[in-house]
Amino acid sequence: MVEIAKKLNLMIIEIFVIFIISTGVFLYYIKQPVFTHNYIENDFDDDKLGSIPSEFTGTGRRFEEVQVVQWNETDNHGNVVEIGYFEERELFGTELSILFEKSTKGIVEFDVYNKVGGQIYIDIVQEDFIYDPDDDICIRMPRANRDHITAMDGLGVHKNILYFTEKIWYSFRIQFDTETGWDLIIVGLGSNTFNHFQFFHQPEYFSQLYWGIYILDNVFYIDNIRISLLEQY
Ligand SMILES: [Ca+2]
Ligand SMILES: [Ca+2]
Repeated sequence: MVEIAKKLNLMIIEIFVIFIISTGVFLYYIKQPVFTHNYIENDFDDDKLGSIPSEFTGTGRRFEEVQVVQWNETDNHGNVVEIGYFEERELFGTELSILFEKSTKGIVEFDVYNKVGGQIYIDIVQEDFIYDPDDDICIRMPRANRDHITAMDGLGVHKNILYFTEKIWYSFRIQFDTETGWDLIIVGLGSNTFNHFQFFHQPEYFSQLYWGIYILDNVFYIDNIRISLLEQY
């Protein structure tokens, strides 16, 4: 009898712990700012220098070395966001996300400038409680050990998209439809259009634009983010 009572007690404690953890995870997620409009636009020109833009969050991402800076080159960028990884940490790298409402169709646009040339991860993903990159939109600029910007095709392998040059602004336009696939237009030093990329695994929805760098002393800049949600999940 004592043994059974002990087991029962343990079970109750386990259920209680699982309940507390799942409630915590749930509350963490609902606390994150999520764009609730169908259109998001930010050129960062009105953001305070040195600040982290308020819509940059991510789900427990590491983004200490992110700040709005003034672009000094002679072009029309004004303020941009600098994303660096300068200080080595145990959980290495810098990564962040912009969350939006779960959508099955949408258009994601942005400009990106890679200053050092190390690999930048640019992904459009779900909430990923269980990480599954096979149903994500994955772009690398450039992909490690290649001299190209790449994107993952329907077989789960990266295809060369456009020859990569550092210290150049590139503009991306990605149109996704979870039913049919995604299209990409990229303009930089040269341009290219890719229609009908298939998903390796069909995604249910997308809800995050994700950025990451993992090589020390790398830095990149982003500007002119526009996200149009055409059909919600
Ligand atoms: Ca700007
Ligand atoms: Ca995924």
